[in-house]
Amino acid sequence: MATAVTSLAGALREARDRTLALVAPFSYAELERVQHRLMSPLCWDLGHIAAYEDLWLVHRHGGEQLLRGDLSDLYDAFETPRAVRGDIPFLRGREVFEYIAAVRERTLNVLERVGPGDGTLFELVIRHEAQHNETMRQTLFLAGLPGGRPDPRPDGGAPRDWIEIPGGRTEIGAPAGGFAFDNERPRHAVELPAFLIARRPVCNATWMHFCEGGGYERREWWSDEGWAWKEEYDPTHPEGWTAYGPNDDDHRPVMHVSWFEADALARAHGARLPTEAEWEMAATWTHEQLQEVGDAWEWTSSRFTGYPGFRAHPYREYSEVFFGDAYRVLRGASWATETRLRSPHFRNWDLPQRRQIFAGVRLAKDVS
Ligand code: AVJ
Ligand code: FE
Repeated sequence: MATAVTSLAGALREARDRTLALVAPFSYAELERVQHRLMSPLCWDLGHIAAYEDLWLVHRHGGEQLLRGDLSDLYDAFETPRAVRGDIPFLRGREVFEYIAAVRERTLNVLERVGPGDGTLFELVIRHEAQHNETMRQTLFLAGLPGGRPDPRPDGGAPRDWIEIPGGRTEIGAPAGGFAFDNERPRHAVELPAFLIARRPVCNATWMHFCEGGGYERREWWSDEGWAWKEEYDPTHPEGWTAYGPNDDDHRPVMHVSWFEADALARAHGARLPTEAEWEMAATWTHEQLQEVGDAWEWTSSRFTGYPGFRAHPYREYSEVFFGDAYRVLRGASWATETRLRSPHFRNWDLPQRRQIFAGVRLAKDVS
């Protein structure tokens, strides 16, 4: 147990170091500002990270009272949707930094006094902070602030060809034992027909070609819902591009496209999005390796639902309240995703019109 305590304390510290490094360049005023209508002010994320930690580790695990019970509604993502977070009296300036530090001290005391339990709640809290780091980078991207874009990188040069995955029975989901989010379990069998999947995700240059080829004008490439979205918001290229094209290497996976755009691009190529089961089978395939997994999230055609036998853990609001037809699943990870969160079983989700995620597309096709 002594080693578990040390390694969890170390992981908590590393997560916090990353959070603090992310906000270090900004003034209190910059942290308080609503940078984009879809996103919370960065100092809301800071307070929320600490409130979540205080709730799960100090209160639920340690049995102590909340440090600031008066703040719990305002840091509850469901009580307080992002759209109104700019107006509420969350902690600002020095106060929020004092709050996150005070909670952390309580957490470390609980870890010493009570121990880690089976480690699940600590793991949840560490990963929650890392997930919010990615959310905060999305905010920085939308605001054009440092920390919102990946560094340039040379092309690895892998071919842009198709990998054929033979059909059959496979298993998807996180195996029992060890940490996984509730929506990744139970692991279960699925039966898939053979399919083709692109070795590499669609790159910026290919997306540029789509734009130049009338991608945003040709009705036949769009779903009804996608076209209605396009007509309303009039996008002509991915979020974050300039009039001249991507603000990123041509060969890198395209990012900041909605599910609707990803779906249209796929149709323009006579292809489709993979299902999440296909994606997981391909990503864990041992004969050939998908390239650039984890550079940009990859939209799938799948709706976010519970696997057969799903059980909410430790709370319904992590996953279950999002199940249904509205949300689409994204797989993989992005350049902004912390190593600890990376897994071929991880399921991310968002609405089909959203473009703030570091998300692109890897094409799939039926074997004809
Ligand atoms: C898994 C990224 C969709 O940001 O809404 C953060 C993660 N859950 N706080 C989200 C999460 C609660 C979640 N995603
Ligand atoms: Fe959260």
